[in-house]
Amino acid sequence: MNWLESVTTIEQMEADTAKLKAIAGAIRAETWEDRNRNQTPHCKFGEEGLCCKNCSMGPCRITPKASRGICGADAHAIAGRNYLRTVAAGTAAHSDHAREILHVLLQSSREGNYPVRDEQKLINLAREWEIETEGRDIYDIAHEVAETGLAEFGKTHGTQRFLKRANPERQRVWHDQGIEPRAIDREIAASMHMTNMGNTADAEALLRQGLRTSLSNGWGGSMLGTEITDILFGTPMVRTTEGNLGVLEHDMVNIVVHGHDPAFSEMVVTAAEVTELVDYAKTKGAKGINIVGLCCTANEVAMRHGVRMAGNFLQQENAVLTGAVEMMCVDVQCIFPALAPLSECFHTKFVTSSPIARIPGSIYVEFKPKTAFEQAKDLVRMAIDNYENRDRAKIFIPATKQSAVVGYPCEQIIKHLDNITNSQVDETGSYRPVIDAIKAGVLRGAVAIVGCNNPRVRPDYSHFEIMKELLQNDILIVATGCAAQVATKAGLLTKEAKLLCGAGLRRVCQLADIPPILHMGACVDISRMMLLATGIARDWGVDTTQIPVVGCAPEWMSEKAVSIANYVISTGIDVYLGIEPQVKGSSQMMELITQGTRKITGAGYVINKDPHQLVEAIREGIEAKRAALGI
Ligand code: SF4
Ligand code: MSK
Repeated sequence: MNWLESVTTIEQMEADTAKLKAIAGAIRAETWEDRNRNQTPHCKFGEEGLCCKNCSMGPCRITPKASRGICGADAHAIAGRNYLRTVAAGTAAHSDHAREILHVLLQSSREGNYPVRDEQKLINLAREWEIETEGRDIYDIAHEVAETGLAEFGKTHGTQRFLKRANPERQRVWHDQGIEPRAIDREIAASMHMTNMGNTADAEALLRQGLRTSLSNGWGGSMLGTEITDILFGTPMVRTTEGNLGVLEHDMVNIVVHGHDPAFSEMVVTAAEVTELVDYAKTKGAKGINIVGLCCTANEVAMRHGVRMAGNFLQQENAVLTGAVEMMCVDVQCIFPALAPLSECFHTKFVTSSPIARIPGSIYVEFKPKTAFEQAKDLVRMAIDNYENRDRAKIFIPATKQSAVVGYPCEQIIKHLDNITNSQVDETGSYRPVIDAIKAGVLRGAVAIVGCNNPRVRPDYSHFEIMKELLQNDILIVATGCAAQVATKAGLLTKEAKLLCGAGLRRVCQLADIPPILHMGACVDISRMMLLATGIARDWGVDTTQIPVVGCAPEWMSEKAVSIANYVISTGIDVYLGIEPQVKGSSQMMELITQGTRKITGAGYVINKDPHQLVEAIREGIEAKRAALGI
C-alpha cells in the first residue's frame, strides 16, 4: 500500500468513535455527545460575553431593551471584564502547574524520587539568573533555582526574569506599552481586582491588562514550567512512538495517565517498569503493564519516554469505553468530571491525585513528592489487581493506531535544521539554515498549530484539513497539545508525511531528516515556540512580528488557550482562530482583539470557522510578511 493511503482519515477516526458510542448507548452510559446535545443551543448571552454576575445586584445581561447592567456597565465593559477573567484563569492554571513543578525541584535530591536529569540545563538557568554555580553541589543549585523561580510568583518589585530572553525590540514594545508583567500572582490578582464590581469599565484598559497577564504566563509561568520540567525529567529528544486508541492492549494491564503535570505520570511510568510489578501482572494472567497517555500528559511522557498516546481531549471518554482500561490516573486540567460515572459502568478505577482537581466518585490519592514512588507502585498494583475484573464481553479496542516521531524542543530543531544548508553555526546553534530556506522561498513560513478539540466544530477536522493544506503549500508546522495528537492519530507526525508536502518543504524534510510537523510538546511548551520565534527573529536581525510565522488554534476550548493566544499576540505573532472568543456582543472588544492589539503589539486575531478559509487567510498573512521583508 502506498503511504498516502495509510493516513488515518477523520472518517476512519469517526467510525471508531461511532462504535464506541454505540457501546455507550447499549449500556446507557452518558457521553459528551449526549451532554452537548442537551446544552444546545447554548446561552446567547454567555456566547456573546454579555452576561455579568460579578455582583449580587445581578446577574445582568445586555439586551435590546437593557443596554446597561444595574451599575451602568455596558456591553463593552461586561464583555471586556469576562474576557480578562478568562485570561486570568488560564494564566493561573498554567502558572500554578509551574509552581507545583518548582516545589518538586525544591525537594529534588540525588537519592530521592526526583533527581535532576538535565544538570546542564539547570546550570545554564542558574547562570542566567546569576546564581553561583562554581564549587556547589548540584542540589544546592537546584534548590536555589527553585526558590528563585518561586519568587517570580510574588516578587514585590520588578518584572518577570524571562522577559530578558526576548529580543530587545520586543522588550521595548512591552516596556513602552506598559504591559511588562510583574509578579505572576500580582497580574492575576490585578485582573480579578480590575474586573471586580465598580472597577474598570474601559474595554481597552481591560484588554491591555489581558496582554500583561498573559505575558506573565507565556514569559513567566509556562516558561518556568517547561524549563523546570526539562531540568527534572530531561529535555525531550526525538523518539518514535504510536498514537490512537489502538495502543491499548487486549492482554496487558492498561493504565492511562491523563492531565498535564508530569510529576505524577513520571512516577507511574517508572513504577510500571519495576520487575516485581511486571512479574506480578504476569501472575494475574496479563502479559505485562501498558502505560498510555491522554491529552498533554501524553505529550510529556511520549517525548521523554516514548510512552504511547491514546488520544486527545475529546477522546478521554472513548478510552474508558473500550472496556480495557484498568486504571485512569489523572493529575490536573482538561479532565472531564464525567469520567467518574463513566468508569463506574466498567471495571475502570478512576484515580485523582491533586487537591487542584478533586472529582466526586474518584479514588483520591494525594500525590506527595516524598512518597511519590511508593504511591505510584501502590496504584500500579491496584491496576494489576483490577485486571481480572475486566468484563471481556464489554471490550472493544479499535485497531487504529499510527506511528509518530515526537520530541522537538528548540534544541532538537536547531540540531536537525543544521542539515538544511552549509551555513556555519556558532556553538549555541543558529536558526540561519531555516531562515535561508525561508528567504529562498523553499519554505514559505511556519505555523504553530496548537490547542484543543471542541464539539462546537467537527472534532479534529479543522486541524487535519489545515495541516494538510499548509504542508502542501510549503509551510512547516510546529505543534503542541491536542493539536499535535490529531497529527499523531492521522499519521502526519512521521517522516513519510513529507509525501503530502509541496516540493520545497519535502526537500527541507529530506535534508533535515524531520517530519513536516514537529511535535514540540504539551500546552505549557508553547513557551518553547516563543523562544523558537525569538531565536529565528534574532538570527534574522528583525522583530518577531516581522517573520513569516503565525499561530493557529482551530478548535480551542480552554481558558488556558485564551491566555496563550494573548501572549502569542503580545510576542508580535498573529493568531488564527477557528472558534470565536466570547466577546461578540461588544463591537469594541471585537475591534480590539482583531485590530486594536495590532497597534499595541503588532499582532492580532484572525477568526474564521471555515478551515479552508482560515488557511487562505494564513497564507495571505505569511505572504504579506514576506513581501514586507522584501522576499
Ligand atoms: Fe450587574 Fe454591574 Fe453587578 Fe455586573 S457588576 S452584575 S453589570 S450590577
Ligand atoms: S490538553 S488545554 S484540551 S490542548 Fe493541554 Fe488539550 Fe487544550 Fe487541554
